Amino acid sequence: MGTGMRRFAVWGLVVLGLVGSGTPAWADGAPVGSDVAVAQTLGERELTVTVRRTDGAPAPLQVDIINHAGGPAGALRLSAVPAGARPTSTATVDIGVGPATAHLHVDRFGYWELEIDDGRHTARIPFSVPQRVTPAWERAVYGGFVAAGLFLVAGLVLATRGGKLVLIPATGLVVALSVSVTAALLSSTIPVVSTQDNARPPVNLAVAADNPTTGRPAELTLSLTDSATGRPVDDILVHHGALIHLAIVSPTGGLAHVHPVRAAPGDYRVQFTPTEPGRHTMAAELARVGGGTQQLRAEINVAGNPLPSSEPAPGTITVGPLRAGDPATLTVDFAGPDDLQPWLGMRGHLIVVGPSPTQDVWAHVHAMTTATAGTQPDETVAAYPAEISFTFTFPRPGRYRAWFQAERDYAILTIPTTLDVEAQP
Ligand SMILES: [Cu+2]
Repeated sequence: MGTGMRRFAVWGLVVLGLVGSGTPAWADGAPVGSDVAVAQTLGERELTVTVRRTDGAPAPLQVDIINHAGGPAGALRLSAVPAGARPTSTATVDIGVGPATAHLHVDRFGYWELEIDDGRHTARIPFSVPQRVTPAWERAVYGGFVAAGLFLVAGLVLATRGGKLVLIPATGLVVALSVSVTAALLSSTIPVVSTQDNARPPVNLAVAADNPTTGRPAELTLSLTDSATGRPVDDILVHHGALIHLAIVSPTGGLAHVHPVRAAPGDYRVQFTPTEPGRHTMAAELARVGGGTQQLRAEINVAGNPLPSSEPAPGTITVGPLRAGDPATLTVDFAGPDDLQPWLGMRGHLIVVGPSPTQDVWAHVHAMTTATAGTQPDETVAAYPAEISFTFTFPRPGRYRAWFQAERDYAILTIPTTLDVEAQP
């Protein structure tokens, strides 16, 4: 009897070991949250701000900031601010062109804002310090294994003494193992409760500018309100590496591709320096929680005299015959070595606006990297091919403006072109 039970107990240990080792990462290895990488046009600087994920709280908080060429060197003041409270830590980081790192501290779970101040403008980037919530099935798995372990120990102790009492822990071991194995097997079929709300109404955008004039930095204020309630919209998601992508097009086809900073809920600010007078059209692309991607149009009028604008980047564009309704391949070669960097997580960007003069179509096309889903490739890696292809279907014939963008040496390169799209025969 004693020997048989001992054998049973040893066999139980083996099963426990097999089940335990054959299943990947039961315990605390699961990542909580993720890095948040967000483009912010703060004053004259085009920044990529990456808030690294924290593991619990209190914990150190690392923030990486990349400043792009053209943005001045200087100091930025960073603060970690818990929702509705005073900042818990601040740091000053000196930036040149390229990456810089700041170290802050978070002391609690929940919603936070990262404040970045250049002395004149302030960006408030929302992020969260999530607490790991253990799903019910996981508790059953762990609980089952813990119970099985305890019964196993009890069984081993009783088995060495002999007697029928050993049957009680042996039965307990089997039951506990069944619970945990069943829960583990069922776990893939147990739905994860979504924290996303249902679809939200569209956003209204109002753009105000204080007498924009050529050669002077113009401060744009973007007010985002819920079209149903009129309240400020504060559930904007980071998509394609920014809260808002704003494309501003000048009368002769100059492009400013900027990323307004969040000053307060529903209140976004951005600066750009026009070089042409006249009507500037713009489209803001954003994504709301449960609301999908939305594109909002606006325009402003610029006063003043024309000034020389920035030179296009060197390179060549190759397109075949373009016909409305047919997918077209557009290839750009940013002349030079294969050392492009991923800007906003993408190897290349193509912005298309047209047909003139109505500009019904605004499109932002991307050339993806091969990064794993959910992660943004490291912008400091300068190893992407200089030639980039995009696929786009022009929905209607006419003359379009297009801008190809990529990054090299922390400079945003832009090659503008004009494309004529034929009608279907
Ligand atoms: Cu953008």
